Amino acid sequence: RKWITLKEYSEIKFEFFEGIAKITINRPRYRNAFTPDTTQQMCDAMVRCREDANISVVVFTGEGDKAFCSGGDQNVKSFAGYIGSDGVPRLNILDLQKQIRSIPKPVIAMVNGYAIGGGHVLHVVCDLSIASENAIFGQTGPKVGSFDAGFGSSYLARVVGQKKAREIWFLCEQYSAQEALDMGLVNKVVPLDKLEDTVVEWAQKMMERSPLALRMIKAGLNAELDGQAGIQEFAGNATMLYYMTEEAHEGKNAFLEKRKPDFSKYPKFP
Ligand code: 1HA
Repeated sequence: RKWITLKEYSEIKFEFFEGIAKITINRPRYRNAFTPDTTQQMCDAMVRCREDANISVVVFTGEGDKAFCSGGDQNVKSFAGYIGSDGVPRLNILDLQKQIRSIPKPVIAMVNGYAIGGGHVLHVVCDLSIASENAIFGQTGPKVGSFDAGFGSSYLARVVGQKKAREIWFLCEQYSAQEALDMGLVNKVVPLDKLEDTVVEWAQKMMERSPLALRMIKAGLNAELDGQAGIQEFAGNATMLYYMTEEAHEGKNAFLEKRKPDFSKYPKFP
């Protein structure tokens, strides 16, 4: 499989293969912990993933065979946030979480090792998680002076249930790939040497399905949980579809032609 580099970055790899974009955190020295710069680069890559019609599925992973992502880089954790090259404290991983949730394309976490802390939340917010047998899962916040009470808690609880989510956060234990599978935290577990093949297979299968149908399902599943922001996203898709109808064109044409619109000929199904 020949991945083509889409853009060069200092902290991530951004590659493409037959409709699939792969974003790899490239800091194996730190178990793929992220700094604000790493996160900014992932956010930048995600903008391209959203805009580029040749990209149908997005995959997140970590470099090497030890870690998917170990969360925020504790070396740069400082007063009010994590400090990047501009010297400003940020929690910009939260922006990436929102991008993953709202991009109208499936996002797969390819969990190739530790998914810990903010790195665990990163896989949780992806649409699907496929893990290697050596993957290990867990939150550490209350142990290391942090917490994610946003998607990292509420969406986690939607995935594994309230009791399990509280256990994961209150005890800060680690869980094996098999335990993660048993609690519905991941979709599938495979040997490490089969991980990418499996992810590509799943992506290819989804690319045979109707992209608009997948888009509406993702927006609907989000909307049920995301309140007004979820409805806003779902409604945007409805407006997009409405703009594809003659009825909507009639409204715009009538305005431009300075006449009364005639909507009488459009169907009103029961
Ligand atoms: O909670 C949030 C947020 C909440 C709201 C809004 C934004 C948030 C943003 C981020 C976060 C967080 O992510 S808080 C949680 C931060 N992460 C952690 O607490 C995990 C820390 N790491 C570990 O527990 C372990 O390293 C590990 C279970 C992932 C792997 O263990 P292992 O295989 O035994 O390796 P280890 O020797 O520990 O690590 C290898 C090297 O990587 C070490 O460096 P060295 O001693 O060789 O110099 C280690 O320090 C480094 N490393 C690992 N994880 C991190 C790290 N360095 C910096 N930051 C890390 N997260």
